[in-house]
Amino acid sequence: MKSYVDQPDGVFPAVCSLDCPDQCGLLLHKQDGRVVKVEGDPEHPVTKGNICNKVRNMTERLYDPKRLQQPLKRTGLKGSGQFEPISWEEAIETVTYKWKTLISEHGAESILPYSFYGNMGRLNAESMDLRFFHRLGASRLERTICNSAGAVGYSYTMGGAFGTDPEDTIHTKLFIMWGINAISTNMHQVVLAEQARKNGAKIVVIDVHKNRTGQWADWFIPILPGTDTALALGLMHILFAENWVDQHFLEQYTVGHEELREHVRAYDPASVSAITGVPVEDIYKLARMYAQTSPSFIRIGNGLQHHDNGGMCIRTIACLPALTGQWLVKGGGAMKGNGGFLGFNRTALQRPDVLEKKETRSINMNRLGHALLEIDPPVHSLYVYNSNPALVAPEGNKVRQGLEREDLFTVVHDLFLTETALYADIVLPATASYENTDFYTSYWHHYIHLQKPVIAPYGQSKSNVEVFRLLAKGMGFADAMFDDTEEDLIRQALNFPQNPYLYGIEYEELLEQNYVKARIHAPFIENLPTPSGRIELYSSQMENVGLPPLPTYAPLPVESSYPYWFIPGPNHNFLNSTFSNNAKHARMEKQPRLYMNTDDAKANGIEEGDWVEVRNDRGVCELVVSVGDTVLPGVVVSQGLWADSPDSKHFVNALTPDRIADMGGGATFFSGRVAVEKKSR
Ligand SMILES: Nc1nc2c(c(=O)[nH]1)N[C@H]1C(S)=C(S)[C@@H](COP(=O)(O)OP(=O)(O)OC[C@H]3O[C@@H](n4cnc5c(=O)[nH]c(N)nc54)[C@H](O)[C@@H]3O)O[C@H]1N2
Ligand SMILES: Nc1nc2c(c(=O)[nH]1)N[C@H]1C(S)=C(S)[C@@H](COP(=O)(O)OP(=O)(O)OC[C@H]3O[C@@H](n4cnc5c(=O)[nH]c(N)nc54)[C@H](O)[C@@H]3O)O[C@H]1N2
Ligand code: SF4
Ligand SMILES: [Mo]
Repeated sequence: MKSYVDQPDGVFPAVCSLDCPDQCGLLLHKQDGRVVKVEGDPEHPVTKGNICNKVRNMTERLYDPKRLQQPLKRTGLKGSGQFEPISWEEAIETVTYKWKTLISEHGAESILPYSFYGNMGRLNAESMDLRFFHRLGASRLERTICNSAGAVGYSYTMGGAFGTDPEDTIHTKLFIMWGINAISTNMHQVVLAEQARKNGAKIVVIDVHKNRTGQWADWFIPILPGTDTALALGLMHILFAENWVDQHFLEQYTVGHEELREHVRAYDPASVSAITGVPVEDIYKLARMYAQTSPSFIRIGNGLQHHDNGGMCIRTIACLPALTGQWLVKGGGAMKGNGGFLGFNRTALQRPDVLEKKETRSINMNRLGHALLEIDPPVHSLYVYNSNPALVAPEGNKVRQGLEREDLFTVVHDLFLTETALYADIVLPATASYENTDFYTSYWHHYIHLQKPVIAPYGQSKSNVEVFRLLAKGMGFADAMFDDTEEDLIRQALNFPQNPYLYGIEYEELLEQNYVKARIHAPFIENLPTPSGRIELYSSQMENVGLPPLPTYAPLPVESSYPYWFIPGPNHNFLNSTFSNNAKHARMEKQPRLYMNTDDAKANGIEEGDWVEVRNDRGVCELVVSVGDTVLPGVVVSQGLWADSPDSKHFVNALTPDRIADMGGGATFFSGRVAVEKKSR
């Protein structure tokens, strides 16, 4: 494998490693062995040289003076941030010695790995790590914090993560951006929509917050949180009632359209309006627009699924394009995620076969506080990488209480001393993605990318793959799978005849071209991996697991009498908690805001710019209020997972519930209730 590390100067290809659908092609400018500039690769077929401001300022993070250079051992109290440097040998020896002891005393399930996609590289996020933890027999982690409710919901309808090719959306005439803040979270979908807009396309945004994306829309439709299923059913009611459905498509490609037609009679516009807060005439207007515009495309966002009823919501919206036959129109359809097209050989990469005890317990990452404080037999050791649970996990105070346990042996591998790392016994320094070999598959566009190392590891930092090799050695595991090189792993991942869209894509092609598109020849709806092979408007799979087989609205549970729904979403200049600790990015984002309706503010004596305490039984957090009409009465919205310290108190996840959504073990970040009070400063 060619590496660019030895060339101190020049411009080298890279791919953005962040957990963002766009997965941009990048060019790294190097001088004297350091990256001095990050820009978009103009040749990249989808992202075409545009990148976000976050990553344009990536050098600030790469060379931030706070970046970790060597392993550390805790010397003070947990959370105090007192550490001393140690060698890698001592670090690995300390961890493996402790784990050997724990395994002999309590069994390997007393060890819990915790990770997500801080680096989307498939090798560094889900290969050697899982081989290691499978071989160890550690508790398994259900990676449910992001899109699992929606992924399961969408799959009930469509069979997997298969949707419209975003490149086709330049032909779209109607965009419905539903529960997605795309200007901040999927900017190239906006660029493509702008291209379509020049040819007359209209943009509708359905959201609980008129954020940047709502302000960009031709028509913004405000809706009450967690009621979108009802709106979608109301649209179906009108489509059937007015005979605006594509009967031929329904007969050819779906199951259950007759049952659905009967079922949606109950969702008349007046009832739906009462639930959603969307006026009856707007429900009609949207239904008419949807019926009469082709191609129409629904970009289904992640916001919808972070509710108790989120899985059903996405399952329901995913049914809409079938009613109007949009799946056969170029640029028509819907998309929640497209990861199915680039499905690779996870079994080869992760080797679940080496897990000896097949019934090894699994723990939902959304309930980390519960796992650390309440389950039996207890967790005695936590190993965190690619994630920052002390900031991003729900019911955050409980998580931190768990992390404070003196008898919990915690290891954190990261580029920075994160809020989580402050509680670690051992901290390990991680490489940045441009220092590694890896491959990347987007969950939005159809390209698979190769990353070759462009710069040398920073200080003594090591990649996740490398650390798990060292841990395996330290544990005395002699299995050959731990000797596989990155190239071996990529070849194994690509060797996956079960996925026709990956067929014939070889390592050599990637090496030569840096990115390769999935091979999609026929309309994918001809060959859907649902039980019937068709779009399932009626789902027997759902029936079998005790869910309503037809799309059905269930109201959010009102967990308490606190007056406001609290929607703490992501922001523009951070990527989850990444960048929140980099001064430049925090400056770009200015202040942690709470958006509140004018009437609600008035009723509480709150004015623009006031600091408020947002509170419920789980905790409290301090934000600056923005008063206006960007949210409906009864709803407050914050943006961003801000760096947190005892003097800042911007910790929104102190307030979020750790209840589990209706499907996929998903998170319910946006279904909590709060009170808001002016803070005297
Ligand atoms: N700049 C930036 N980009 C990111 C991220 C980031 O942190 N910053 N995070 C990345 C990750 S991991 C993810 S998962 C995605 C998330 O990005 P998106 O898919 O955009 O999801 P969210 O921002 O969580 O929520 C989207 C919208 O849903 C709205 N919403 C919340 N509840 C409801 C509801 O009940 N109904 C409706 N209609 N709308 C609702 C919110 O107001 C928000 O505008 O973005 C990725 N990209
Ligand atoms: N309130 C609220 N909470 C949320 C959300 C929300 O919308 N609202 N969104 C949720 C969602 S959708 C998601 S996806 C999660 C995301 O939560 P996380 O997955 O925890 O994402 P980040 O906060 O970006 O943290 C990633 C960490 O990985 C580190 N990292 C990056 N690359 C590497 C590497 O190669 N090796 C190692 N060892 N570490 C690395 C980074 O430095 C960073 O500290 O947050 C969830 N939490
Ligand atoms: S964060 Fe998203 S938009 Fe920004 S460079 Fe990375 S992939 Fe592109
Ligand atoms: Mo996410």
